[in-house]
Amino acid sequence: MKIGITCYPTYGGSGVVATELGIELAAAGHQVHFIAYSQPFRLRGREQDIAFHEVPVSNYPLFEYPPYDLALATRMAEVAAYYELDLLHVHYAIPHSISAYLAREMLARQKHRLPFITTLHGTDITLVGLDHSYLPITRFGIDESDGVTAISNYLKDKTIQEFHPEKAIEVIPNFVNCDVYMPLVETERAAGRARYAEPGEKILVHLSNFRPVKRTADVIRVFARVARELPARLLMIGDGPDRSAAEWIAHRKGIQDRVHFLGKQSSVSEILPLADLLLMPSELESFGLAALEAMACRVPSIATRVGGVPELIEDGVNGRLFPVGDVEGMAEGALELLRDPGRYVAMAEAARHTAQSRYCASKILPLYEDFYRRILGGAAGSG
Ligand code: GMT
Repeated sequence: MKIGITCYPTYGGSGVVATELGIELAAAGHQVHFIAYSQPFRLRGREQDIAFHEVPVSNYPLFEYPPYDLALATRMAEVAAYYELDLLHVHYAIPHSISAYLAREMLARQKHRLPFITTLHGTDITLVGLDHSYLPITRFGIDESDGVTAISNYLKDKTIQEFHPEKAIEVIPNFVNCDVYMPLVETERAAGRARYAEPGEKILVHLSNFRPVKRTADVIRVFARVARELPARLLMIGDGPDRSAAEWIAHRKGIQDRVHFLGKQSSVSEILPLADLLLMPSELESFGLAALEAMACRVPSIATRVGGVPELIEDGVNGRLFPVGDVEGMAEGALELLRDPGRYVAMAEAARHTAQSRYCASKILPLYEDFYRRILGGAAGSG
C-alpha cells in the first residue's frame, strides 16, 4: 500500500507512534509518505521507502495566523495525487482530520479516491476537543473520517461519552519494537550506567514533553524523597514548558547534582535500559507510551492510576500505580522495590513480558494493515 501519514513532528507521544508506525509499515514493504511541517524527530531521513514532504506555510503579512491547516490540506492532496496514495492516516484529530477531509474532498472532484483514517491519541480528545470552541469541529473530523482508531479502551469510551460520534471507533493500542527497545547485556548496561551514576547508585528516569499534565514537579519530589534514603540519580529526558520549574525544585531541594536534564533525545532506546525505574506521575495518560517503552527495556514504572494506564500496568505485577499527587506513596513504592531485589526482578521480567506478549510492533502492525484493508474495501463503519 501507499500510505500518507500526518502527525505532530515534535516531541510528543502521538508523533512518536506515527513515526514508529511509518517505520514498521515501510519495513513490511509499504511505501510511506510523511506530510508535516517538519521532519518527525525520530525519523533519521535515511529509512528506505519513507519519504518526507514538508508543508510550506505562507507568512504573507495579512495572515496574522498563517493557515497551516489549509497548507496541509493542499500538500496532502498534492502528495496523494503525485504519488498515488491509497490512503491517509492522520494522528491527532485537530487539525489533521479536518485537513485530511479537505484533501479528500478536493481530490474527489478529480475522481481520485483518498480515504483517511484518524487515530485519536488523548489530549486531542481530553483537552483540545473539550475546549468548547474545538468540540464541534473535532466531532465533525471524527465522523467524516473513513475510519477511526483510539489507542486505548479508556480513550474510546471517553470519546463516545463526550462526543457522541456517529462513527465507530476501533481500539488499536500503542506498540513498541521489542527488538529495538530491549534490555542490554550486563557489561553494556554497566558501561552505560557509568556515564551517569557511580557503581551502587540506582537510576530513575522520566521521559516526557514536560507539559503540566505530566506533573514534572512530582517527578522531582518523588526522586528527592528516594534520594534521601539511598544513593540515586534521576535522568530527565525531554523538554517543555515545565522544565525550568523542575530545575528550580531540584535546586531548592539541593539535589541538582543528582538530577541530569538530558533534553530531547532521539534515541531513548539507548538510555531507558540503563535505568532501574521510570517515574510517570501524570495527571492523565490515555495510554502512557513512555511506560511501555521502558517496560520493553525491562524497566518497571512507578505511575498514576489514570486514563488508560491500568490497561498497561497491573499494580504490583508489572509496575506500581498510585493516586495522582501521592508523592509519598510513589516514593515509598519506589524504595520498596529498589530494596527488594527478588521482587524487583520479578516485576522487571513481568514488564518486559507484557510488552512482548501484548504490545510488540509485530503484533500490532497487522491490526493496522487489516484496518487499512477494510477501509480501502469500503467498510467505513458507523456507530
Ligand atoms: O501526553 C502528551 O502531552 C502528548 C500526547 C500526544 O498526543 O502527543 O500524548 C498522548 O498520546 C500518546 C501516544 O498515543 C499517549 O501515550 C499519551 O498517553 C497521550 N497523552 C495523554 O493522554 C495526556
